[in-house]
Amino acid sequence: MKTQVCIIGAGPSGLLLAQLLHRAGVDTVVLERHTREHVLGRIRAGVLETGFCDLMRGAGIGARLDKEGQVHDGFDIAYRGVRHRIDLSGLTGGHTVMIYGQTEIQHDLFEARDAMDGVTITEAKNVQLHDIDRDTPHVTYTMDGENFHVDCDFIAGCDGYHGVSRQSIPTEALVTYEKVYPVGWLGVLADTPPVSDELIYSNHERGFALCSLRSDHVSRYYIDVPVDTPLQEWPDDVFWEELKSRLPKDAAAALVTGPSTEKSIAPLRSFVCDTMNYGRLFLAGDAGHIVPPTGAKGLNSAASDIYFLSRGLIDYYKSGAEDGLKAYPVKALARVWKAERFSWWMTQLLHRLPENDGGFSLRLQEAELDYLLNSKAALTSLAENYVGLPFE
Ligand code: RFL
Ligand code: PHB
Repeated sequence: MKTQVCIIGAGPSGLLLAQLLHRAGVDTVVLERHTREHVLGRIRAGVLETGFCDLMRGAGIGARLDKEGQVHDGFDIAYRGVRHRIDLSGLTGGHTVMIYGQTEIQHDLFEARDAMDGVTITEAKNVQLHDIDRDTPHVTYTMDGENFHVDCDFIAGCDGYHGVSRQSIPTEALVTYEKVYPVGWLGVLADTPPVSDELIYSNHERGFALCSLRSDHVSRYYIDVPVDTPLQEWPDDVFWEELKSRLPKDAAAALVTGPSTEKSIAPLRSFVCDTMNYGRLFLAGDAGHIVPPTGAKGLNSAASDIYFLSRGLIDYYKSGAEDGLKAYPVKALARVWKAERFSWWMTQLLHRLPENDGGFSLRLQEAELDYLLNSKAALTSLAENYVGLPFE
């Protein structure tokens, strides 16, 4: 098989890139190791920046997002039993975020891929990248015991944190930075009306809690737990009680509980691969960087990568110009590091992370919250980052 761009991974990064390239007449093959059902079954992000929504619209897949997504112009931070509203729109001159689940985005992207008759090979096993430092790279994979070969001009590594693409870069060329947190987020999805029509991020002495939603009748809640906690320790009733105990009284009283429809624990990690380009390989999305979910920046940072990468590739195929591709790692990383900073800051602000410093960090956190919640300048900075920094 031969294509122009071989895309590894059919997550949001891979499929969005395929869609943008297809619309510009660039041929792609997408290789995905799991089944479509598996990819569609993953419950992840929910908060989209305007820049991401605009990218979806520009890619011709914004109709359902605009019909079913909810525009949110603020959220609450709960601290010491009091809810403080962060007026995103008022603080940023009218900017907002959209609530629309990653599962729905995956669905829209797969439909678009089908509509263009794009080649998406699911259950591609043992994907391997070859000759990435030459002008003629290729990718091999196996399926049902048979070996396959894809010749291409470029490889887009959109295969997430655990993918093979980043691992294909020689160790001596690979520069990475990582910070691991001692907690994970235990997330529960339930077919219950959300406790609030806006998100509530709660810093409580028992730990962090987040009340989010997917629609008027589907709620998404998180609490932080020690990272190695087994899921069996959290049957639904125990989860609901703990969540209530970490919320302000009015929210706890209004919480409607019900059987969970999904429950999982996601570890918190900050990670950046500074080598987002090696030869003919370009990394994008979680393959290149991870943020703790507190600032809702993971998927949004993947989207800005795809914005820069798609433009670089499209320019190359239109005119042969390589400037856009050369600039890709620089432009992408400049934005990624700001998302890393913001996500780290939101995480420190809202979690009671165990620190062996005699309470020093806790007192700093109190001062930080006191300053933030009483300073328009600090609130504006929070709001500006939460709605999303511009792509360029
Ligand atoms: P993905 O989604 O991990 O997709 C990668 C795809 O590559 C496939 N793959 C391979 N395919 C072939 N061969 C291999 N060797 C392969 N290895 C892997 C995988 O099967 C998969 O299909 O990466 P992508 O596309 O870069 O997308 C990134 C986002 O998924 C991620 O950043 C967000 O979900 C992060 N995130 C959030 N981001 C936000 O912007 N806003 C949020 O509100 C938000 N909430 C969250 C989140 C992530 C969470 N978890 C579970 C980590 C909430 C949570 C709880
Ligand atoms: C979610 O709804 O899944 C969600 C919302 C906000 C975050 C992270 C996750 O910061």
